[in-house]
Amino acid sequence: MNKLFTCLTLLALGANTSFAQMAPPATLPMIFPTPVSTQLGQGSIILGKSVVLIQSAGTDSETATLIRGILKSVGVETITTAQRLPAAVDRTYLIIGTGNTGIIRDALARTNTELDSHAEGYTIAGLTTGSGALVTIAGYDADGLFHAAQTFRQLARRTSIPALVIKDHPAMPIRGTIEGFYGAPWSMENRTKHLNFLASVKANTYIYSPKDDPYARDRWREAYPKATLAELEKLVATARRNHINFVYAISPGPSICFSDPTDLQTLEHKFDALRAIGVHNFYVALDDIEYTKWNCDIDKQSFGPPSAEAAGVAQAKLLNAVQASLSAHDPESHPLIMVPTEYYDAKESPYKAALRKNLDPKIVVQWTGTDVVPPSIAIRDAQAATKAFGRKTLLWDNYPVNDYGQTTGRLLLAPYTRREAGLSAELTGILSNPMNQEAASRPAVTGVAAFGWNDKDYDAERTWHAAAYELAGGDERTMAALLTFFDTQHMAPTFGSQPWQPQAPIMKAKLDAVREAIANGDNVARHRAIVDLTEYAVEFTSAPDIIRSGTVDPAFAQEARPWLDAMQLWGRALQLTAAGLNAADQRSAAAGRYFENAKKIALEAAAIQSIPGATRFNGPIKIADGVLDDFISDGPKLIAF
Ligand code: 14T
Repeated sequence: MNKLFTCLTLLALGANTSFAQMAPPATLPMIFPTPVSTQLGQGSIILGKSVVLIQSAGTDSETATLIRGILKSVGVETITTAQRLPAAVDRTYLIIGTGNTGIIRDALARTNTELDSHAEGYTIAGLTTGSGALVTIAGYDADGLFHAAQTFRQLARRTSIPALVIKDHPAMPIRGTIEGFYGAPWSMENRTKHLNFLASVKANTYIYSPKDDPYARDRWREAYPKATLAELEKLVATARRNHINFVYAISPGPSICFSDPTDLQTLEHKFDALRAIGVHNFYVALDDIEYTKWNCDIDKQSFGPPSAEAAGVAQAKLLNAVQASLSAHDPESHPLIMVPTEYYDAKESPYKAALRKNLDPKIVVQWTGTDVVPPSIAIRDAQAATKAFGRKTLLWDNYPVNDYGQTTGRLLLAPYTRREAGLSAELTGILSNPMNQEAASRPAVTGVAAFGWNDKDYDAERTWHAAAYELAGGDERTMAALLTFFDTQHMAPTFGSQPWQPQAPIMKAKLDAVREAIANGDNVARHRAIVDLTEYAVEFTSAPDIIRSGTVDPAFAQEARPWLDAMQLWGRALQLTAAGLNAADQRSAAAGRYFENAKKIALEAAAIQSIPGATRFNGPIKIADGVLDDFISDGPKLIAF
């Protein structure tokens, strides 16, 4: 059928043409985060084996090295350099630079475009000339050029780069993650890899705030051991190379005495030690503390009897002093960021009013939405927060964090969704609170970063696919295996009993179709459905091995080990259920044995436990729960045998 179609098409194209001989058309590339604008031009550029590189004055040398690395990785063997662009471009020229230099202006003018003029913005322009090509990678600033390099990496992966103009800049100024969960903090290796990953999705912020770092919370007054500081120093350097602001957060709330000048000094000393290793941006976290009692008697004299309102006044006083000291030490530093004690809604309250009235307007305030884990976030919610906190807020998005009871036995691998397009007008940014599992957090964080970059053109599903493709190292079969696995971890719980994302929607659609065909279909439809189910079960069972042995970052397979083990067993249980249905369909008495074995293996699968200590709450691993287990237990009831 396919062959016949191809032949007919070829005939229609004329005798001298074949698909193989035709140059492929230039097609619109898919870039993540989605650029603000991409316009195809005429023709396409094959980078080939040699390129002439022109670097305009003031170009960040590390980004230049990065771009050279990208060229080498796609097969460019020789990179020669030049100072100026000749009038006739007869070879492939690559122009890189920052800001409004003559070289950049000229190169962009030849492509009939100009430099994007927003912070972190960039323009990439590709032009084919008669016998050569001109590719300009231009950043509005050093960050913009770095982001342009990330886009170029995605473009250069294709066999040819279409002639095009991409103009791009972020919608939200702050994008990234806050390592803000309870339970096992990330390792330094996790963090290093995470910073490299964040750069690839054009994020710009990482906040260090693991709840279980004793030196950041319970023992915040104590200095870090030298060895830890040395490790953090390396991390800060990795962040800088990746154009990520490394922000250090301290949580003095459980014990601080707001009116004790020594406590303020201790906090400043703590920040000094971090400044000495290259940290320039700071954060004070005041979440999950009791704010209706003082930690010292003098606070009562200074602020009156304990109350939410008095806590707001006391916190503002401390934070304003910290902000003043930061500005004095380091005029370049970004504003202090804080998370208040009432971070989980935007309702007016005495506490919020006290903060709004007393907190330095420069200080950035975080909140988590209409709940600690909200089912959705709308523009009007963010407007309410702006009003309540007296400034545009920075969203702390508690997704995909898995440190609360409802997430026991789960990874949160659904696409990042239900955030309203247009939030960029009302938020200064979004930070995702990820899972204890770093690599497994990347699909969701890719969504958060892409939404923060361009909320209006964000597509949750497409971005999720792109994240799976990246995690799969560009291997299609592995990507499909990952997506099958992600579907089994699609459910996203809230703090209540209603999840905000449903479990296993892809599998549910498949299994529901089988149920329908068995209930309503004729012999052919029923048989067809059972064959399809068998194929699906085989594919499902093989996904874990593909993920473990393929091109996926081994850290992912390690983090997901018990889930992959359980998935394989559940897959076998599903295969046995399919075999049982097939036997029953043929009125074979063997059906019963198949169903019994399916049940046995399902019990074994359901008993697999999460890795002790990996998350705050440990328990049985959940795989497509409420979908797969239901189908396996309903199996024997579907066809009489
Ligand atoms: F500050 C916040 F924005 C925030 O979300 N704080 C914590 C956070 O560290 C944690 O990872 C997250 C998800 O569990 O929720 C907050 O922690 C809570 C909040 C609660 F309401 C822990 C227990 C609670 F009951």
